Amino acid sequence: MNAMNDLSAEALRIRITQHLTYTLGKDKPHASLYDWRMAVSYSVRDLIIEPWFAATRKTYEAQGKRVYYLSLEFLIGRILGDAMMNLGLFETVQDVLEGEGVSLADVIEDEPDAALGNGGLGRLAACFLESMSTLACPAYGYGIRYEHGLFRQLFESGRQVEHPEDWLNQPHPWEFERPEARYTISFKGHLDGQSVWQPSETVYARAYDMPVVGWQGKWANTLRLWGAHPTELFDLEQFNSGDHTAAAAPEALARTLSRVLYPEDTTDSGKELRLKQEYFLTSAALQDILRRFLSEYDDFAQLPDKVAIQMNDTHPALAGPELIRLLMDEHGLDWNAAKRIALGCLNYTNHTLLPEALETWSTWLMGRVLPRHMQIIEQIDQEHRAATKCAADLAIVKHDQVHMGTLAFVMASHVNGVSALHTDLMKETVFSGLHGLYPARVLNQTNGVTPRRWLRLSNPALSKVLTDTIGAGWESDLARLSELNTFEDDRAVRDAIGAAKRHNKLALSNWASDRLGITLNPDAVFDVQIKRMHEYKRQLLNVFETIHRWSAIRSNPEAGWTPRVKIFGGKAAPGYFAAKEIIRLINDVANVVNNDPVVGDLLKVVYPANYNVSMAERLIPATDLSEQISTAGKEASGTGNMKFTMNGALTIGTLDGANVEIREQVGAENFFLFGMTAAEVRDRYLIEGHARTAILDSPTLQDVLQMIVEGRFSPEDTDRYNGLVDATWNHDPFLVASDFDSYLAVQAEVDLAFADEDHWNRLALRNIAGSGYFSSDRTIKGYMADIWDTRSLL
Ligand code: 6GP
Repeated sequence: MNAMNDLSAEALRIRITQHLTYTLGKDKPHASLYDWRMAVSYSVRDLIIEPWFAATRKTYEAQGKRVYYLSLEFLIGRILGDAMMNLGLFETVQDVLEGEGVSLADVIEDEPDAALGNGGLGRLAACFLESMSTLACPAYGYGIRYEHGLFRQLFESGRQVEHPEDWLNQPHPWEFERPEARYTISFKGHLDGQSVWQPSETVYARAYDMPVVGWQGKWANTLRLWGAHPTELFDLEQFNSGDHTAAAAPEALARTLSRVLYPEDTTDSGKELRLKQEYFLTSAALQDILRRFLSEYDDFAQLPDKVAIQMNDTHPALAGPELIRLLMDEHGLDWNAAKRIALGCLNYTNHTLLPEALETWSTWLMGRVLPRHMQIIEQIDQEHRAATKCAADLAIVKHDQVHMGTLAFVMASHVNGVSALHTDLMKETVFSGLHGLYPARVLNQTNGVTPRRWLRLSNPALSKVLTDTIGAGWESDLARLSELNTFEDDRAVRDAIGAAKRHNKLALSNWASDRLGITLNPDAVFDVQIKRMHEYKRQLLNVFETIHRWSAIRSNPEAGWTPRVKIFGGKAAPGYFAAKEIIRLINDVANVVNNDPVVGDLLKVVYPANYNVSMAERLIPATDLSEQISTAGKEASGTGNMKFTMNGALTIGTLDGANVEIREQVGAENFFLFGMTAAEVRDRYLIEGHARTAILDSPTLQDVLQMIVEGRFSPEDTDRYNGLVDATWNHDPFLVASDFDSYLAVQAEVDLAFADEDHWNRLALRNIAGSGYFSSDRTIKGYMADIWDTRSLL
């Protein structure tokens, strides 16, 4: 039963009006869109409070274990629509607003995206929060309340430029500030005697709580974000002496800590401020966890039975040393007890095998910023080396660097990868040594995504078809989508799936024409690659294919082409030159292709700037073909791939990350596979001149590179891509050349398959039917059973 079903439209209208009047101080004739959004948000938020309180009560009563998910990133996106839907209020709110002459769609659009994350890792954390609430798993998310989330991307002459993001410029209606929940976080200073830390810098971490409501409003957990505040507000003496800037310095300094999200994903920037952010989150979270524990229990030996801490990648890996420090220095435990307890509570998820992403900190920096932790890390390391008699290269501290992956691994009860392939590769490659020493530690939990946001909310057209076909309830039991398979031969169902897709494509076309001034042909294959810009994800392979297609159409426009719309979306880390070159190339190619009258509707290239969660919600339901084309062995899992499958897109992809499992679930014949396997990739790297050999074997790729180097896409600057082309011939670190012909061949199969509309709809149906496994509910159940040892409280 829906918790909120009994709320009448009239009751809601009164609530909204009251918030408009008494919270916003506006009367209706003068209310702006912003005012309406705030009034609606507060009204919806009010309705989360009761389930939130009830969940907290039940959690205390149950005396069970709580889960604490520590993450430097939560890529939440917009909140209002999701909350309304989970509370079952969507239609009611819509009715009320209609009565007031206000468009719900506009209200939803008015909300800024909460972009407190970079990409996959941060979005996964957001899906997990929602699933933990849906499953009534008592849990807290802990993160940082960045004043500025991921930068806003603009294109200037095709180049990415970054502008600060400003989501907190307006009040944030979903948070509750908790001035009383405040902890001191210390830095630097020195050690007195053996190990008494005398820090020289302190800031306060102050809690800001957001309720996260699960499906049907049965449970709500808390996302607690920490904001940095100065311990010493203001230097009055300086102010009075007239130096106003110096007077405000302590405040500015403290605030810097939670000011901005680092925009690197999967690369390590090694900056002191980043280390401080990591410690800030970790220490605040652990102090909060211990305070809560002590309010109910008094024996720390019980901590591992009451507390499961998940370290989302190595960013919060200081949790090991910090927990030991708190237990020893603040609570008087001895080393062995403290370490045993810490190990019993902690777990670590690895999200990437890319070597540049495995965080390291110089012992010099660690020792300067966190002298006591450096000392504890040394001792953990000594014991680890003594107990395992391991080779020097498996040490936590080596060559004056602290290896956070090793630290996290050594201090965790469980270490998990995020897809079957990734977990196998973890054991075989980066963590093979540690896995040998601690063979019971590594396990797999294949990622998932929440079907509430990524299907029900973002794709109402398909959701209706699903409910009409297999009945209600699939949202919280996604495995039921397999029931669709029994309708495969039902023409009406196939048609309905096709019609829903077409509806979404038309909506996207309207958006593109309003926003980008470009007309998209709804009969074309909507071919979409949206994700962070990274060489290993191989957007370059996709652009090369686009260039080839353009040139082939030009040379024979009447050849019966299946029309294509190539859509790209994604941001590059500001300092990532190669990725930014690829962005520019895509935009340059788009410029030429879209203005070519010979090609016309047969090919368009679209790259809307500032890809984010909300844009994904718009693009994914309208996609026919999902590009998951990373070099095999490089993409840990992917989660976009799952969202597309759920929404009836077919995948063109390599055997990488979770693609492997998607293909198993939907059936190999319903998946466009190409390229080398991870093992073949490993061998290929051993061949000297692999790129040159591949290019010399592929006249098509030679032509593509030739067109680029001749300046066909940069006529005003013909040398622009010399570096990129040269790197492809001579270096090609992600084997674009070696997989090119295979990719091209499978793209031709896509064209053929799409030309038969009914056949394509059948393939789409099988993809949706096979996607049930990729609900984050399944993933969270796996964590609860295999890692956390917790149970649902519903
Ligand atoms: C990403 C992985 O690249 C992606 O494959 C995976 O699906 C996602 O994590 C969730 O597990 N990794 C990151 O975003 C990252 O920053 C350090 O890794």
